[in-house]
Amino acid sequence: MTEENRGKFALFEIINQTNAWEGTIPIVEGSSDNLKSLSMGIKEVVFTGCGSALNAAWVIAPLFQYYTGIKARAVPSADCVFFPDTIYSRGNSTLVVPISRSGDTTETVMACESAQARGMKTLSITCNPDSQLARMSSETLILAPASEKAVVTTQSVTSMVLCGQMLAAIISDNTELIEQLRTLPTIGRTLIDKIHAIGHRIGENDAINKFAFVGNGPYYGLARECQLKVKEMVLLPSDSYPLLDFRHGPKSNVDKHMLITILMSDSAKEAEIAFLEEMKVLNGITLVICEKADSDIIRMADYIVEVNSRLPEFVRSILYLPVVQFIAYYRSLMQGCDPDNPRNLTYFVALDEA
Ligand code: F1P
Repeated sequence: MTEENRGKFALFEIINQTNAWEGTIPIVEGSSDNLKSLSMGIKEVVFTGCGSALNAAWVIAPLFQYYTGIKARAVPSADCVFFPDTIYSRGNSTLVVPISRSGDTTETVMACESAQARGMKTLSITCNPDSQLARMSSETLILAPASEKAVVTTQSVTSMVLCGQMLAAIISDNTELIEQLRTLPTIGRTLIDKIHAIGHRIGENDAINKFAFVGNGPYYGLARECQLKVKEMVLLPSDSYPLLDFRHGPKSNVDKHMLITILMSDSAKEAEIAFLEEMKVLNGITLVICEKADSDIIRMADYIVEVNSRLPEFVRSILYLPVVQFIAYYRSLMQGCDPDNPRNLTYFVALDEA
């Protein structure tokens, strides 16, 4: 890889991810009838995956339950394989949703196989039509427009979350939610143009040498994805926590070199602003990603990204990710890494059959 080509796929995929979102919506809508019949009589949904796909599951499960009223949880694929009785309720009213960009990650393929062997229905979400998952599931949503060349996931993960949101909307017959989701590509385009520069600036702030990402409720899944992007691309310490849990121990690590990114919700906003204040007292560098900043946020945060979506907290979530993808990308370049091919990583993980 020549110097000037480092990270060229990742950058393209971050900047253009709204095209992948635009392509995702009709793919899910086109399967509406199948999705409705697949979900008939379902009492529980298990979203499963590895890496970023598991983080997508963490974002989707709470909002799926919120909109459909059907019990939903996110579980690592390996747990579905090795500890199934700790995951599934008795009786076959569980729908298992394996999520995998490649569709070939061993644990996720095994999770799908083992769910089917237990008589459960499966609905796979993948970007690869030629994958094992695409061939084996009861139903598959193939998000080809979201496939990627870079090893690190950016547009695929936001598109897979959007796919999960669409699934929730279709199963709950929520046309208002579908209309809201349809606005995301346009809002996202304006936002990505606007935040590219601030993501670049934060990424190149060499006072920062460790990262923490915090969010409540469905934003905890986003926090996990943010920390993974930094860990993969930047190779510096990076952690994620449920927001208020950060005060129960992890705050011992805060100092003037830690960037603490607060993914701000609506439901817990007051508690989150109090948290921001505490991080300032501890001398942390703070980035707040929010719908709209009020005077408290403007007074206390070092960096602010407003998404200005006018969308509810469960709908706007993917808009929070691109700025962190930019931060990780530019810091990665600054550290001399290649964001397209991070150290020790492969496009997907295939376990040895043995
Ligand atoms: C993709 C994944 C990535 C991660 C790493 C290994 O798996 O887990 O999330 O960044 O490069 O592969 P999948 O989504 O294809 O199952």
